[in-house]
Amino acid sequence: MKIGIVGLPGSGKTTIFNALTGGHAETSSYSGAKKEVNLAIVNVPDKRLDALSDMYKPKKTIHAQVQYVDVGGGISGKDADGRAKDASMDEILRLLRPVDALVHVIRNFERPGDAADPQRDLEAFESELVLTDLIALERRIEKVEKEIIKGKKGDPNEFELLKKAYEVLNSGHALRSLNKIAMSPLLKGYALLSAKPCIVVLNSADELSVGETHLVAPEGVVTVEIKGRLEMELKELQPDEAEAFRKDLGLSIPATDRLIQESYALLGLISFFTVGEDEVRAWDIAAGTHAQKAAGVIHSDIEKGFIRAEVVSYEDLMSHGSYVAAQRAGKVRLEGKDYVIKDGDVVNFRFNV
Ligand SMILES: Nc1nc2c(ncn2[C@@H]2O[C@H](COP(=O)(O)OP(=O)(O)O)[C@@H](O)[C@H]2O)c(=O)[nH]1
Ligand SMILES: [Mg+2]
Repeated sequence: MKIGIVGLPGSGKTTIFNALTGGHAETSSYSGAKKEVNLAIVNVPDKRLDALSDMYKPKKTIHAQVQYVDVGGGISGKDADGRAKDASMDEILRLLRPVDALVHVIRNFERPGDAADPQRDLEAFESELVLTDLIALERRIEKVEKEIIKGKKGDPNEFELLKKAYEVLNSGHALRSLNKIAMSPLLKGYALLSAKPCIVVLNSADELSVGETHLVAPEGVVTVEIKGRLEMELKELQPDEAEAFRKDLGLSIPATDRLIQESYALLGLISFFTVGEDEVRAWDIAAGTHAQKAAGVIHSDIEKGFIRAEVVSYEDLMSHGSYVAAQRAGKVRLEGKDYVIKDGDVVNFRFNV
């Protein structure tokens, strides 16, 4: 699962990318966006996994992961003030097409002669997404219409759907605002940007207090406020040093952790755990996945030879102190192939090879 970091040039995309990944990608000067693409895989922080790891003391602890890509540039190839810049629109679109969700970074810090106006920037970028999709749809609608008129294979259902989507965009709304359209398999193939689930990151100046800035995000879009530059700098320190700084600054859990967790949820992912002395591991699956299918995430042989899933919830395991104790208390269940795995299930698959 891949998440694209997007936003106007100079909004702090690369800074947020570094804060998330502990990377050292080069940030841009005020004058122009850097062109290169940054890609990183990030562990999803999970207190439950840490606790399970404390319980089992395994050789390895493996987190669920998400991928972030910082494509740079702005979608239209212009910055907030309408100056042309270097990253080409086609290139950015090509890079964004395969991502599963967007993290939209908004500048909430001043730059020389340019006060922060997050609401304006948010709306400007939303309009860019909508406009980009409108142009793509317009082309496609023309094509399908021609095919239908010629009596060729143009699909009338697709045509109707495209027109509906077009109306939504034309009224200035992102396609994600209409779940039925955004989720439609027919439209999925177009990889429309405004249909992708989105989180807004308010990238705030160090001196602001969190919550001070009023920002109205589009419907259904979660906002996470992050002091991007500060978090990036804290990532440079040893964990205990960073912790001490956080205390001094009155920051609780890193906002970047929250952003990673929110992006994970945004992708519709939940975690189940496997435990043992060798390895304690979090596995990501789509919410609603059945036990047998979930087994396939670990190995196709386990899916094929699936017999039963031995399941105990994380809470039950922890409150009884050990697997054996939870078992004695009747908290370990045997579930069949159609059992829907829940977030936090600790699972031991029984299978034939
Ligand atoms: N004060 C402040 N400056 C920031 C913050 N985030 C980024 N910047 C600065 O804004 C400029 C552009 O940042 P960059 O991450 O390269 O933006 P991008 O073009 O969106 O990738 C750099 O000079 C950063 O140091 C922040 O949270 N606070
Ligand atoms: Mg950048």
